[in-house]
Amino acid sequence: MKLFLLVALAAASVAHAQTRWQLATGYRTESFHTQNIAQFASEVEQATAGALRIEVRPNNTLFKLAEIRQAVQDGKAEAGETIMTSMVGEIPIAGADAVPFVVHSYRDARRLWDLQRPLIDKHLAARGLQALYAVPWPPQGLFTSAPVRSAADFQGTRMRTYNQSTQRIAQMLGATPVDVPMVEVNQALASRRMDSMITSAVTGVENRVWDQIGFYYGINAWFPKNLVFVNRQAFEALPPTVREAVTRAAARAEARGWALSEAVATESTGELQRRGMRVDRVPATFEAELKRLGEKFSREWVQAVGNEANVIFVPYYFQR
Ligand code: PCA
Repeated sequence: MKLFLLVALAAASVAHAQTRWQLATGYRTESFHTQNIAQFASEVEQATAGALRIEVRPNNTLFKLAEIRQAVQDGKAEAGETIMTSMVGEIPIAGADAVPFVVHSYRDARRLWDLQRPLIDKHLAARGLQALYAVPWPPQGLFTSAPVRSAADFQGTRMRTYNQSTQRIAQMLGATPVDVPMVEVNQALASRRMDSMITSAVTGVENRVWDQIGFYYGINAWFPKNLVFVNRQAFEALPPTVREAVTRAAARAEARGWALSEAVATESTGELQRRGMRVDRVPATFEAELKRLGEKFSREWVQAVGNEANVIFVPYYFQR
């Protein structure tokens, strides 16, 4: 009788063993990336009958966007999401998706990610991290407060930046780079801290930029990705069936996220227009200037990153 009771108690405690993870992100709850993460978390909880519960901590509340990789590496949060380019200080190849005018479509972005992922996996593994999935932002366009005719229009203006690529581009245009987190763009515009920015249409919509900024040019500059990743020790501490459930839900989240990004790209550009912004192409002369700027950027980048840049871009250009 006693033995029976003990066995029953043990079974009950196994059934109730619950692991909780915190997943930190620097983006808002209503961002399509965060919505996708929320669904990922709920699928994991369902598939594991509650054995793993992932609590999403959005909006830089747990850690700031740029600190999230380190925090997860140090085990201060089990999981996180950040924009991959925020890792370039330690992992230069993470910047491959912010080299301007290389990726022209979601299909290109997919090819680039397939080539980039093995290197990202390797660098994350060396830091005790593991990538779960990546989802691109919609293509990066140019927001300006006045119509643009040429690169000279940016001289002496303030351009908002969110990573090293945007900082370098601002410099190349003769603008002063102003670092503004995505969730503070609206405020920075209202207080006149910035005149222009390169980002996605959806970021413009989320920050309701139409009150301050009138022009959006779809220059399709690059498709930066957000990466969702975990602390490897935390992952390996999970029972194999739970690990499998996480991996399967991550694959679904990646597929869903890419489709969502593409849908959001079209919707948001329409929304900017409905809100009275002028959505246009840049004039041909400026387009040519941008192209030259992109080439200069690429040369500098390949030189700085070295061999791993070739590992990605040689097949990228030759296996079309
Ligand atoms: N939005 C984020 C990153 C790229 C994007 O489209 C931002 O502007 O910070």
